[in-house]
Amino acid sequence: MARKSARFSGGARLAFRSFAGTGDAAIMHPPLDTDEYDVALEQVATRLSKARRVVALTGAGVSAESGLATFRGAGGLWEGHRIEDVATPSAFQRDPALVWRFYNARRANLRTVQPNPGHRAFVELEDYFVNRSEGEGAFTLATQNVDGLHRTAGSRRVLELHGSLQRVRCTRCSYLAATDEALPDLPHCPQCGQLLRPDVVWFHEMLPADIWRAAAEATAICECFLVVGTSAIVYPAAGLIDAARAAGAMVVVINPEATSASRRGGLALRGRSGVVLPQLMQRLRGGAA
Ligand code: BJW
Ligand code: ZN
Repeated sequence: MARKSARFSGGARLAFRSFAGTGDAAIMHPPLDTDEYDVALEQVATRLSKARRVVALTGAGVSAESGLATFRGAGGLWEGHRIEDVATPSAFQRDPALVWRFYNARRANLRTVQPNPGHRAFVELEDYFVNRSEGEGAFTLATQNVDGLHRTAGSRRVLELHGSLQRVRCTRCSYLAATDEALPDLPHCPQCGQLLRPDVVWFHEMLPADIWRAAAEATAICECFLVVGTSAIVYPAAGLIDAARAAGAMVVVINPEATSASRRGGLALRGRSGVVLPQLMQRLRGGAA
């Protein structure tokens, strides 16, 4: 497998904008009043403090506070297209230039963003569980995000279910490369000359088998399953939530909005991940948030 690593050398700014808010979790989205929120936070911290194996499933909402747009939020269109219209093999076949414009804009935008307190709280959570109990397998972060921000923040056991914006692969041969540099409008394979594509998982494509298996296995034995910043409508990733429930895990949904995951039961902490997760971490460490 050919591998190439380089730095960004510029590129267009992203045409769509972020919709991250700035207020306090319990104030901005108040389905729980402050006392109820506090009780729920304490409940979750208590349950987490007894868990030996924890899995988190994350989505675009976790990166919203870094300035990256979510897929289905208000204005979540790109040049008038829904994600379902640009992130498919048939869209790429029909109009590769359009699809590459979408991905090159997002790749360029990645250079301008940093992990936020939510990403950093996940690093602390991993340290907490790894140091306290079962070693490296104690905390698994299964992310649908392709932005690499969990790894940049320092999370170690990250399963990228939908691939990575920072890799490209050939549509014909086995060429695969990690690259964060600006690419041509229509990049071609240095080995065989065929079109390259982003190494992400589009609709109607299978998730990488080894990564999916690792996520499913970790889910089957976890005691607590955190669902953070995802609408939980895209399968098979969303199916992990039901698998966790079936395995008897406590499911905790962290999101400013009600989602398909929170409507299916478990505990909900309504708020932004960059606020809720650090509060949760503080409780776990024994301080009142
Ligand atoms: C905050 C916040 C803050 C905001 N803090 N939160 C079973 C049932 C039904 C359908 C299917 C099924 N199995 C398969 C399907 C079809 C399809 C699917 O699920 N479709 C649904 C739309 C119904 N799935 C697939 O095709 C998958 N493949 C597959 O199943 O293969 C088998 C197969 C083979 C052959 C034929 C058919 C099937 C592949 C799915 C790949 C998804 N890929 C994308 C694009 C990746 C590349 C890219 O980035 O361009 O992945 S789509 C897009 O959605 C992206 C995301 O990872 C994914 C999930 O989105 P996410 O992260 O949840 O974002 P949003 O925007 O939806 O939600 C953000 C949330 O954050 C919101 O809730 C906000 O409230 C919240 N939020 N601020 C915390 N500060
Ligand atoms: Zn090739």
